[in-house]
Amino acid sequence: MSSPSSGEMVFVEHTKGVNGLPKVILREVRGCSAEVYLYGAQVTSWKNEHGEELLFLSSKATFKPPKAIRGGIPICFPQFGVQGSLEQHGFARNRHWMVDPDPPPFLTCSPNKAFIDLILKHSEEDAKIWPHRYEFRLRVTLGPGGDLMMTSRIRNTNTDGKPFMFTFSYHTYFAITDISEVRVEGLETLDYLDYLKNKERFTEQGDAITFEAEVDKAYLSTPTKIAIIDHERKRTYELRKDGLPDAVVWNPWDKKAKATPDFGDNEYKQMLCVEAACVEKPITLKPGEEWRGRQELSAVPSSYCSGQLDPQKALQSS
Ligand code: TA6
Repeated sequence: MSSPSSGEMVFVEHTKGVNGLPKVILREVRGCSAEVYLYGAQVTSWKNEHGEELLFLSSKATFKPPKAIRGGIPICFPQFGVQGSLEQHGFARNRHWMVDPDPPPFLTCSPNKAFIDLILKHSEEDAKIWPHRYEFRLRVTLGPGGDLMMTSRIRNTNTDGKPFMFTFSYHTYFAITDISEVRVEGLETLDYLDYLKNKERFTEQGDAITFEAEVDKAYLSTPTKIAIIDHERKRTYELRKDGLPDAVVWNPWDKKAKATPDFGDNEYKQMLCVEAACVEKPITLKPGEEWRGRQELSAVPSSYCSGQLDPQKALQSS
């Protein structure tokens, strides 16, 4: 999209979304785009150059705070799941973030133009449930090739000398054609905690993961690259991560889908959550210390059977 007056490319547009909630649209020259709501600093859309949506957003998603938005990429912080005293998945996903007026520079400067810096800081309200001072900076970048990069920088700004601990996930909802035709590569033979079996620890079998029932597992100490292969769509999602040792895989299947008000009964067939996460060993930050957690998502055309892009090759390359 170019600006009406100058005809110049608009890489970052500040606008209003559903229910007037502020959102930012990122665009790239080839036509890719991404949308980020300041509510929850949540990416709710990521489209390729053909305008095809790559993230799942429920048709029943409510954009009504304090309810979290069902779909896209919610951020779970400072608590993943129910691992602690806070509400499920912590509070970052149902807080109003600000545009960061003065983000500290990144070590490596990138040519990217389509990015936004958001910030969430401690509040008196949150201090009642999580008594810590912190700064959470998030940069969301849409690369020229359409890749989506998310970098979180969390700093402990406590003045009482106290460290704090947290768990974390980028709770990404990938849009897929048919859950029964999808495979995930990169998690074979790993240990995982099964949240459907009281977090009991198991070891995954040797083949790619496929889906035929509800799944809710946290794979531990995974490789930094994971591939999600959507055969029907001849598309492979590559997830690359840094500072996030674990990966959560979730699909509610039919019963949970029916039982979830902001989720369509059959929508479980068109989504799969694969989350770059840190859930097994919480991160501890002393005052003044900063943690960084990054994920990069790409959607590449693939025709697994023709080996044009063998996910194993994808996992081994670059
Ligand atoms: O990440 C998987 C999970 O923890 C599942 O247990 C399921 O509850 C899902 O998150 C969705 O959680 P939400 O709080 O968004 O309904």
